[in-house]
Amino acid sequence: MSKPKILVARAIFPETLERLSAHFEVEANQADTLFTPDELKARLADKQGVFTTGSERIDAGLLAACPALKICANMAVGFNNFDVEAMTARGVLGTNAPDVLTETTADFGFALLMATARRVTESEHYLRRGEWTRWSYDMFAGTEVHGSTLGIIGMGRIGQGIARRGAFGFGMDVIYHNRSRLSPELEADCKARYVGKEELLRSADHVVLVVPYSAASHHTIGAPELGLMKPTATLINIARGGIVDDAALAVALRERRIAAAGLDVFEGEPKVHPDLLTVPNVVLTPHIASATLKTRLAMANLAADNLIGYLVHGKPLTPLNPAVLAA
Ligand code: 8YV
Repeated sequence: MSKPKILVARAIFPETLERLSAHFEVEANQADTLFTPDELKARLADKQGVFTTGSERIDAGLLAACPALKICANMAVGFNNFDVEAMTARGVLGTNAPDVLTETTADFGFALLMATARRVTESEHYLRRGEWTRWSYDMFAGTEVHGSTLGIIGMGRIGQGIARRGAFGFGMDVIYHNRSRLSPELEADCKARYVGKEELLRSADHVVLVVPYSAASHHTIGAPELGLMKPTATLINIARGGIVDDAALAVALRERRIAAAGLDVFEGEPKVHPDLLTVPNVVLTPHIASATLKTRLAMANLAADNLIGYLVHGKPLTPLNPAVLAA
């Protein structure tokens, strides 16, 4: 029997490709070419499965042109690059890569919070420019982290990981806002208290965003929300571009309406709003919150296991639209 055909849309670990090749006829992309939507469509015309990262858009137009496609396996926990409704309508399964990146991503959220509050990159740039000639009492004085109030918007697995780090590692008072309240057991486990969004924005010293992107969460933080925050507060976005109105944030940073921001994700990335590049009080990183080799390998292997699980054994590990399995 011939093997099912799959496309691995981006360059990936050779060992993950090797595992996939044992089960599939694999079209790989180790040159890491970025396919246009039309190129992706053409390459998927005869494929039963695709291994995607957050960069490939799977929508109704593509699905209509790819009748053989049965599964799209995302190497990411977020899946806003998938039109899940269109996939379900076409009987195409979507899978994501949750859990394996939770603690690594929470580590990075905290790293960005620390770097932002304590002005790590801003002061390093100053030193590298050769401007450090003497010590002074208020040089690069930042915002306190330990004992301060940590406000988390989006209390899924990663949000909970950040809450635990804040509460147990840094003695922070943790408040959170989420679509639904956590169980009393989970709240106790994270030492976190549920509050309304407005109360969180008004009282947090550090606001961390970890909500999934959707039309409903677009610009969760814009000019009105930034206006509610303390002038000494920091804002950290490790969620998705589009959760924050980047243009409004650049204005708030320039006018010191908030103290600083740390951003790993951007509207329209890899482009970054030009005004964010010129304000000093922002730490900018290129969407690397899950980037340790150990975690990225686990994410890649989970995406591969979803392809193997579904196309070979009929049992995916982390389905997004299980209705497709029941049909
Ligand atoms: C991915 C992410 O590395 O998992 C996610 O949702 O944002 C990152 O961990 C990125 O989306 C590439 O797939």
